[in-house]
Amino acid sequence: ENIERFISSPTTVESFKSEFCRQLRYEQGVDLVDARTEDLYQALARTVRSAMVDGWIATQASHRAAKAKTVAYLSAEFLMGPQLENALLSTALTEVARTALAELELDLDELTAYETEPGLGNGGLGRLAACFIDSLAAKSIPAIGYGIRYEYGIFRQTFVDGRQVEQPDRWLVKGSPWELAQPENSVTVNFGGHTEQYTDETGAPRTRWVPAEQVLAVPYNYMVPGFETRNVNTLRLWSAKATDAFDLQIFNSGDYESAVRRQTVAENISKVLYPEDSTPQGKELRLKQQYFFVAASLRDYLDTVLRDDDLSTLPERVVFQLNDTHPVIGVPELMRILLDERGLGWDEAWDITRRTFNYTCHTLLPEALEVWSVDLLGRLLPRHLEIIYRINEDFLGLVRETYPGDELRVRRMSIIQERPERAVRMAFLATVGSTKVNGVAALHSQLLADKVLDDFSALWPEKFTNVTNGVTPRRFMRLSNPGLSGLLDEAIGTGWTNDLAQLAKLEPFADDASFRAEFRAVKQANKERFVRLLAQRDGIELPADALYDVMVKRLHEYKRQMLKLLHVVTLYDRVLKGEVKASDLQPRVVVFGAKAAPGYKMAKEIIHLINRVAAVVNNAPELEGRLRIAFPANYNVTLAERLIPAADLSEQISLAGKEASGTGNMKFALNGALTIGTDDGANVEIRQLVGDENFFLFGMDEPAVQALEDRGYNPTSYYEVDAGLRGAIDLISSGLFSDGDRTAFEFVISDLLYKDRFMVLADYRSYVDTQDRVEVAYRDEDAWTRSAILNVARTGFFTSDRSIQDYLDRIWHAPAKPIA
Ligand code: 26Q
Repeated sequence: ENIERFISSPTTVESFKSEFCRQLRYEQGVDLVDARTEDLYQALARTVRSAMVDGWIATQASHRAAKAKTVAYLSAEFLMGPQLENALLSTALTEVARTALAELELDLDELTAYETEPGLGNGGLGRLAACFIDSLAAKSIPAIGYGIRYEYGIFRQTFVDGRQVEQPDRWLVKGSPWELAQPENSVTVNFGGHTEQYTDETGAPRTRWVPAEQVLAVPYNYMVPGFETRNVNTLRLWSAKATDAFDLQIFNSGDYESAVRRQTVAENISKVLYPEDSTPQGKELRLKQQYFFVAASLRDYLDTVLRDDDLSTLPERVVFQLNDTHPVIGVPELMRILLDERGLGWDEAWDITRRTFNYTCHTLLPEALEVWSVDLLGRLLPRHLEIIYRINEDFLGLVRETYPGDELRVRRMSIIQERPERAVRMAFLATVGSTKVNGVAALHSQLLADKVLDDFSALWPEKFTNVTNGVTPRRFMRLSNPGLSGLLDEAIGTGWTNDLAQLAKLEPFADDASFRAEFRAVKQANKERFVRLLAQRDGIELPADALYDVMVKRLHEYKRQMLKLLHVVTLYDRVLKGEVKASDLQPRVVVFGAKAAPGYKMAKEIIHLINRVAAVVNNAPELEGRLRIAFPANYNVTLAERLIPAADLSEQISLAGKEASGTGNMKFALNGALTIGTDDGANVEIRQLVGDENFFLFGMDEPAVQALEDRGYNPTSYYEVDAGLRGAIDLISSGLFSDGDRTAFEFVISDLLYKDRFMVLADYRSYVDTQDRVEVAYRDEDAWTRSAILNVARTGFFTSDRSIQDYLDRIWHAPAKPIA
């Protein structure tokens, strides 16, 4: 029976209005006149959601019928950002919704602004996953994102006396209108216990895992609509629930209280996103999260989606992409399923497993590489540890065969590290267990193969490849920058949104004076829009007529927010010393946005320092309002969407060789900001594309950093010879920013002077001189605007559509399956 005869998706103004009112009355249970914004938002979101369901159902049916090869993107984080506008864009219902609401005397923009975003990620890696699933859908690739439905996402940042204070992100308390729970497709995930040997019917020796605990994984589906395609993919996030069978012994023993307590322990698994985005802490619960979502995802894919008894062709049906090492326990998990549950032999199981997984690395910092102690792993996942040992044994056999007598190499390459404790090196396991390993920008992939994984790239050169990151132009241009989008539509047509190479057609407009004037007007309007938002959101008052100099990213020493701050303090110091007249300063608004991991002391001290400098500088009469610092708390995707279109100058100033790629750098360039940056991550490729004359390069490159490290770096020597640097540091130490307390920032300052692991002082002079050139360049309005337009015209490469095409060509080989 074709049920489409009885139902229809709300795609006209009339049907949209009708579905919205039905949602409001029968699902929210309120009348229009009594509805609060919350009710209206929920009803609107559910109305738009319902417009995606037909495509979603058709997509799943078509993929199943075609036995299409599927990309399964395994990621502990998906930093999706607000959903409503994007869903409207993808269903082409924005104007329908606007009109329908207006006829009910409601305002679409007010309701989209009401949304609180799901913050299920820390930063770059999580946002990349979100851009990638958007592009996979837009390109009609059969794909599914698998992750965790954290009850609490990344903490909400507040400032108390200038210090970061974290508040829980209770994003689910009112329920999410975007999710569809599917408890009937729950799967069981096991932990603990021991393994046993036995002989099967055929007399063959077998192993089985006898777990001690089990947890239920409940799937919540999010529809992922693609721009200008009917295909709607799935993001499946897992939530942990205690099983009924949970610790039956305890219930039977009558100890009701501790049975209930054990229940909370199970449900803690998906409770909270870990806010550390480097230096993993080796916490048991984090490992449980990783195994929980990966085991649930593999089980779901094999049993529910694939429903195929024959796993020998698995590599032709699915490709599991590991977003960093967080899901790498999936490698021994698939081995366990093939060996212990499906009865395959080791060699066949290993061949299938290796051909099914690929690994993306996102770091170069040694302290960010995950290791899990053998002790903990063996306690939580005894069978997996056995399998990892066997994988390592076979692998080291190959190393010995290839390099006879080279035991030093064997020890270097072992998946098991011996010191300081026996632990599993997850990046090595991922590399050995995958077909392809990729870095996230050209320089990063190079350094990965030459430094972090050099022994592996020597052994398997063809395994290593690069896929430069990208960002979705739907969210980060079309939605977030309607002014620029309209201008582009008029100049080069509307095709750029899913074919960003077309931005090249903008190039000649850089020389068109009237186009430049329009481009400048858009930038100005975006500044004004941002200024209004910040007044409303944070009570921060800013001038719109200034150079907007923006540094937004997680707070990390290697990203060098301190370098930016030293520049600001230098500008102030010059005026205080009378070297520069305030009236000669280019009016500048410096915007910071950054969360620090709650346990990262140095990062938190730097946040405090920025806020204290801001408090003084913003009120310094000497500056005549020409230098302002804005540090809005709780930088997130929602704020990024307003801020990035308003920026003139994009700060990408990490120490060369430390930032794997960066993706903010791409968003800024695509929105017409010029970059001041080091030769690091994707900055290298941005500069190559936009040209040296449209990019402010400064600082040491990676080989120079390496050379300085090898010679021995002494930060104090820079302080001693550079009066400008001395002035800035002395001003901070003088107590001017700390009510006369000269020791308040000792922790930060003494580290800079005596350690400075990320060579802030070494790059200071180059940075400040380059900022002086920025100021001069900005005063030439026409030349600046020309450069800004060329940045847009030449950075179409950085669409995540191109990244996904690269993954398809080099790694996934999964054809598009557009539905009718
Ligand atoms: C690991 C184990 C335990 C707890 C936490 C973690 C963890 C969580 C998040 C480790 C790392 C992250 C996030 C890393 C990240 O965001 N890396 C960034 O990835 C971007 C996308 O590729 C790059 O552009 C950035 O350069 C890189 O820093």
